[in-house]
Amino acid sequence: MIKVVSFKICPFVQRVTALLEAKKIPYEIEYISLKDKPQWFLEISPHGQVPVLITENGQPLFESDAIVEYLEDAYPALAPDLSPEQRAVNRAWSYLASKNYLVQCSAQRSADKATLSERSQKLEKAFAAVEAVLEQGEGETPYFNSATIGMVDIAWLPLLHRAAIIEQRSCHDFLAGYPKVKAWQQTLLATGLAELSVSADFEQAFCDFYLSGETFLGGRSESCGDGRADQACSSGSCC
Ligand SMILES: N[C@@H](CCC(=O)N[C@@H](CS)C(=O)NCC(=O)O)C(=O)O
Repeated sequence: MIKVVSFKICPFVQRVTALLEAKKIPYEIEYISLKDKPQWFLEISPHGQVPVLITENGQPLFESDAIVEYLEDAYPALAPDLSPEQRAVNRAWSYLASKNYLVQCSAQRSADKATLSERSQKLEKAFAAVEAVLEQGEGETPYFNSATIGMVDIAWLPLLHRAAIIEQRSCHDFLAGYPKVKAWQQTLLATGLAELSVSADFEQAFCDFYLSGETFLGGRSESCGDGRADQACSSGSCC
């Protein structure tokens, strides 16, 4: 069986597990500490990063871009009939998402409002670009550019899932001003893939790190009304 080496709140891992879940490919998962990486992991991960996926043949694969391309090639494709051009377009939009994972992590960890605003700028450029594309294709497909969930949707899922948790817990909306992206976020969340692709205690672990007393958003979570935000958490560890 496929094995995924993981760190609980890593968005790069979630992209991989979301694709495994979307394709209904069985897998097992092993969580490691990034502060104290086991030797066996260092031997199979050249840069010491998760995710690593060990194939059914025992071949370790690293780099989430390579891993998702492997899964799309080696198992029944989410989108089997794409031209080389369409595949390249999808790769490009997927890269735009994964290039912003750490941008979002860093924005979420901002200690004050000014830092949050500065760090959010790059992320907002990406959301603005997607907003424009979704606007052009308005109503044609429920997903990014397909009738069923595709590779671009999977790549953006970690960003949109995290934005939803942050909004619910702190009232800060990374997607304010991007109504098409927000509608797309709701479509993706309605698939259930967000929850399926993370551990049962993901949201608590995420909150412990990003809505801790050390972060600006954690401070907002204490004051957010209507019962949406209920706790400011202690510190944890992250990407
Ligand atoms: N380019 C890598 C990035 C993966 C990455 O940054 N993983 C983080 C966790 S979210 C990590 O393993 N950090 C530990 C380290 O860099 O030592 C990929 O796409 O797989």
